[in-house]
Amino acid sequence: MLIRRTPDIRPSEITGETVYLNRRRFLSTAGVVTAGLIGQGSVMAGLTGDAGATGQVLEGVRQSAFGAGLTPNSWEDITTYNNFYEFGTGKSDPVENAQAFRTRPWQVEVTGYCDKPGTYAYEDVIRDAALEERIYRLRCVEAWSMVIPWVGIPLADILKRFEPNSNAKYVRFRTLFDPEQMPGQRRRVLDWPYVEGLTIAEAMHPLAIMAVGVYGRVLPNQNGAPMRLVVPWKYGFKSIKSINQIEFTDRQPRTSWEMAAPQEYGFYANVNPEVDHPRWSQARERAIGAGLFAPKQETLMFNGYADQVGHLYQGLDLRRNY
Ligand SMILES: Nc1nc2c(c(=O)[nH]1)N[C@H]1C(S)=C(S)[C@@H](COP(=O)(O)O)O[C@H]1N2
Ligand SMILES: [Mo]
Repeated sequence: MLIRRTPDIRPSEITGETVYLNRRRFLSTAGVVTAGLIGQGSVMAGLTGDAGATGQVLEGVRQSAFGAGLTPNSWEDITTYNNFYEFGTGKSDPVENAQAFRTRPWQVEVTGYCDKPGTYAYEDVIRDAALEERIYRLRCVEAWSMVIPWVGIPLADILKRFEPNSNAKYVRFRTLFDPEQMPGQRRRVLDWPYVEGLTIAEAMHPLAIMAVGVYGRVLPNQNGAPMRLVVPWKYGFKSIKSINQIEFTDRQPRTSWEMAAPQEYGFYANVNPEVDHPRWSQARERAIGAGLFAPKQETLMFNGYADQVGHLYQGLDLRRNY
């Protein structure tokens, strides 16, 4: 696999994962993993300087209890093995083709059933939000997985700023459409722009975040800069990248993958080892970074987050609502 660093950081600047993990371990053994001592981070505090160049260290990121016991994949795995079809369908296409992608200035259009619609600058969407590290499993529908130390903001905190009203039953998210910058959009692999959606209850769930960083640094373009959803109990394709529109709606949005292959990719897309994809089993997954000969690992119901999210789907037939 291609090994490459983002061009605007010198290798000497990169905190190796080992150093990073040791720091985390030190912080937890020292018992200082609390918001107060480490500092209440905010994106604006974190992004002073040149407004968030890829790879820049985010200041004041609060550690969280999420992910205790999980060992993150390497920076290399997370930033060179990607799905981002706007930049090509190969796993190393995004890192190769997204480096010149402009993520500043960035605007987000907020529409639909809310009291504060409008076009917001990225900086205003995330202003004063507390940055948290969340180490989550990512399970792709293609049956591979990683563990990723995201830096993000609870999605609920962002959405509440727009004051959704009682007609808002779903939230629809859209990725930028710009074929000049996104070569993959010049081919009709999907019906561009990429669209995803959640029920309002899913979107407001504390596990759902808007990620703006990874490994304590500004999110690399190939991972969905400047901001992308992370919904860890669902297949990876729900975690839409480079979002420039948020719509509050009363109808279940038709998502890109659902439109492309409705019998294969449903709206819910909850990770479920008991419901196979029509063309392959979902019972196991290949852990990226575990080595070529490592046995596959068992896929967990709701990707291991059943205790937290199971109640959202009580009474729902998970086989029909795949
Ligand atoms: N806009 C957009 N978002 C996207 C995708 C995509 O092709 N386009 N791929 C999805 C898929 S299939 C996965 S598995 C994750 C991968 O995220 P990562 O590359 O940061 O690991 O992004 C998701 N978000
Ligand atoms: Mo995926």
